[in-house]
Amino acid sequence: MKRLLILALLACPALSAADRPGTVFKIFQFPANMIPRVDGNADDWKMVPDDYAIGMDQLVDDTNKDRKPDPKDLDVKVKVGWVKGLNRLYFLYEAYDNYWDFGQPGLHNDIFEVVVDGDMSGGPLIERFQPTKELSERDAHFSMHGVQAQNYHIMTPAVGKDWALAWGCNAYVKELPYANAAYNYNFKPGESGRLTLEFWITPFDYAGCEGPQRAVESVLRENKLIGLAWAILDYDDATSEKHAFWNLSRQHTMYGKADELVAFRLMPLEPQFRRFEANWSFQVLDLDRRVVAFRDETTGTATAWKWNFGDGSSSTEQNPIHQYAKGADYTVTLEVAGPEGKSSREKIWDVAVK
Ligand SMILES: [Ca+2]
Ligand SMILES: [Ca+2]
Ligand SMILES: [Ca+2]
Repeated sequence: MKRLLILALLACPALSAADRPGTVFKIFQFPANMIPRVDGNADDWKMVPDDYAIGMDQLVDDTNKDRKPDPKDLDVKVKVGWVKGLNRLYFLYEAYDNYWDFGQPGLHNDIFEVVVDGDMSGGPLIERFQPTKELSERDAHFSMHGVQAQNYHIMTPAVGKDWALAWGCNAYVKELPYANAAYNYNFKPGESGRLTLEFWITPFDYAGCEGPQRAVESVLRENKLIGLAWAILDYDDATSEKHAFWNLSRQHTMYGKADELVAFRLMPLEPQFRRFEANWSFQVLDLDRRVVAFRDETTGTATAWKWNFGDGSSSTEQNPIHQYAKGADYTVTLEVAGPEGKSSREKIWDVAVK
């Protein structure tokens, strides 16, 4: 009995591996035919409902906790999106700043710092927080810095430098095909104005220092929770190293400790973008005996199913298992019906048992 209780507790990692317990932010699902174009133009985000936007009211300045957000100093709104089937997180960063500080080399730059932990593994992600003190700085850097969760210092804007510092040993994570960014602004260093930054990143469960060849992307799926947080480093004086640190997490060290990130949910499509559409997948359970398991993956509510297995036989089960008598490439069709209508999906020669 005691053992069962412990197992039940272990099965709830989200309770312990995130800051701000009870708070879950939402990541908007774009329909596949409306993927945002990373061009610095925010028009393709107009479809995202307002309750997905995360503004200054959710941030606390770590360097001065009494400071209240002042839209005349800094006003930032962030939306996060994803597309089912792609392991990418899309961001829209819309900001007003009274003093855009980006005229110098190095890290004295207005910065949007994003930290992501795609599987909510928690744990340290920078070498400073690696708990094994016997490890040399070099070994810590090349074994874990940025490997199981990633930190991007994104320059807002970047001039004469990379769009981001991918902090760690795996700079490839900020390049295509893993990331892309575009800006739109019309101000010079030291001026005020509005900036639009649009980008996407790929979260990794393992982003090894040896290069992308063994890297493992975090698989994004509907309703999954991921760890994510950001901070805005607002420099407002080219002659001073002082800057605000507007943090979505309540822990300053979230930049290097993944269990201090905040929970975000990869949301299903909003109802206005959902379509009733038949779909299915299959798995060959036994190739020698030609046994195949079929799985209904219809989007929307289906109440009736009709499978045509392509060999003259059929089934009205939702998820049938079928044994073929002869080896061949089969064309299989699923027809579904429900309150939203009818739909069917044929797959030609996908089911090959021979
Ligand atoms: Ca765009
Ligand atoms: Ca400012
Ligand atoms: Ca600034």
